[in-house]
Amino acid sequence: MTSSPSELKSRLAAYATEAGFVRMGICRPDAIPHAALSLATFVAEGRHGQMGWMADRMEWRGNPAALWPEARSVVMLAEAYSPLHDPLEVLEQRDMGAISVYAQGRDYHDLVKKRLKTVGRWLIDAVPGAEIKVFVDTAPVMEKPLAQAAGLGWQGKHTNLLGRDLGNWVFLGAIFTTVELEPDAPEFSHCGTCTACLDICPTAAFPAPYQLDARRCISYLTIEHKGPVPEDLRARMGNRIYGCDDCLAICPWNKFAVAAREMRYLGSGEAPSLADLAQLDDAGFRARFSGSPIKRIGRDRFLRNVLYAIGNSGDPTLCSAAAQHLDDPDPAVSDAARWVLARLTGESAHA
Ligand code: B12
Ligand code: SF4
Ligand code: SF4
Repeated sequence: MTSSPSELKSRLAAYATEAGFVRMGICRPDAIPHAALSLATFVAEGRHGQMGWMADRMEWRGNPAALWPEARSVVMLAEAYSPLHDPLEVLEQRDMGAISVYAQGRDYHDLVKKRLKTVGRWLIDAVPGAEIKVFVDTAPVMEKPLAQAAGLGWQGKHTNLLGRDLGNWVFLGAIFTTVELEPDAPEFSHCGTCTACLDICPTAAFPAPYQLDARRCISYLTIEHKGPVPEDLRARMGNRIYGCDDCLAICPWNKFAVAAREMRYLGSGEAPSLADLAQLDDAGFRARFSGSPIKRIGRDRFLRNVLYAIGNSGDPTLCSAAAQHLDDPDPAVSDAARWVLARLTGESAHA
C-alpha cells in the first residue's frame, strides 16, 4: 500500500505501539556529529575500564552513517520497564542482595530485539525494497544520543535517556533502514538545576554532570569488571550484587514514568537472601538465572559480588557463608572471602 511520508510514519508509530514500544522517534544517521568526540574523550581518558570493545570499531560507534552507508533513517524505540516498588528500599535490607530493576526478570536483549524485528518486518512489507538492520545494546551504536536526536528524550546528568512524559525506566532499541522517513526534532535537556542523581551516587562516578567514569560505577563493577574490585569501591557497593539503580531511582521525572507493558521484566519483586546465594555452585547458578541477563556474568563474578555484599552487611553470622569459599579456585572469589572475614571479624583471614 502506498502512503505519504507522514502517513507512513504515523502508521509505523501505531504499529510500534501495538508491538509493545512506548515511544518512537526518527533521526538521520548523521544526526549525532558530537558523539564521536565524546566517545573518543571517554575512551582516551580510560573511562571505559575493561570494556575494551568500546575502543573497537569507534569509527562506526561514533558515526552511524559509516556503520551502514545505505541507511537513510534511524527509527529509535523505547520500551518501558518501570518498577512497581521503590528500588532504593532494598538497600536497607543488608542481608539481602539488591538486583537492579532491569535484571530482575527476563533478559531485555531477547525481548526488545524480537519486537524490533516485528516492527522492521512491518516496514519491509509497507515499503517494497526496504532494508533494515536492528540493534539493541550490543552493537557499535550509540543509542542514547540517537534517541535524543530522534526526540525521545534527553541524556540527563546521569547520562541515561529520560523524557518529560517517559521518566528514565526505558530500554532503547534502533532500526536502521534504507527508507527515508520524516525526522523528528531533537530534544534538549530539562535537568535544569537538579543534581539529585549526581549527589546520590555511592561511588562518586560522575566526574561532571552528563559524564560518567564507568570505572567507578557499580553497574560496571558488578557486571563488566573482571577480577577483584578495588577495596575502597567494594566497601561502597553495599548490598548491590548486579547493577545499580540509585541515580535512576532518584530522578524526579519518574513521576511521569510509563508503566511497563511487558510483565516478564518485573520478576518476583523479592530480593534474594545473600546466605542462599552464597551456596550456589555453577549448575545451581545457571539454573536459577536461566533467561536472565545475570547469567552472562557467570557464577564466579556473581559470587564475588555476593561476597562483597556479605562483607558490607555488618552481620557476623554470615561469616560461615563466606568461609566456605576461602579456597575457591577463582582468585577474585577467594580474595573476596578473605576480605569478608577480615571485615566482619576484624581479623585478617588466611586461605
Ligand atoms: C557501555 C554501557 C554501559 C556502561 C557505561 C555507561 C555509560 N553511561 O556510558 C555501564 C556498564 C556503566 C552501563 C551501566 C548502565 N547501563 Co548501560 N549501556 C552501555 C552501552 C552499551 C553503550 C553506552 C555508551 O556508548 N557509552 C559511552 C559514552 C561516551 O556515552 P554516553 O554516556 O552516551 O556519553 C554521552 C555523554 O556522556 C555526553 N558527554 C560526554 N562527554 C561530555 C562532555 C560534556 C561537556 C557534555 C556536556 C556531555 C558529554 O555526550 C556523550 C554522547 O552523547 C549502551 C547501549 C548502546 N549500544 O548504546 C547501554 C545503555 C546505555 N545502558 C542502559 C542501562 C539500562 C544501564 C543501567 C541503568 C543498568 C543498571 N541498572 O545497572 C546502568 C546506568 C549507569 C549510568 N549512570 O549510566 C540502557 C540505558 C537506557 C536509557 N534510558 O538511557 C542502554 C541504552 C542499553 C539499552 N539498549 O537500553 N552501561
Ligand atoms: S548506576 Fe549507581 S554507581 Fe553507577 S552512576 Fe548511577 S548511582 Fe552511581
Ligand atoms: S535526577 Fe535531576 S539532574 Fe539527574 S537526570 Fe534526573 S532531572 Fe536530570
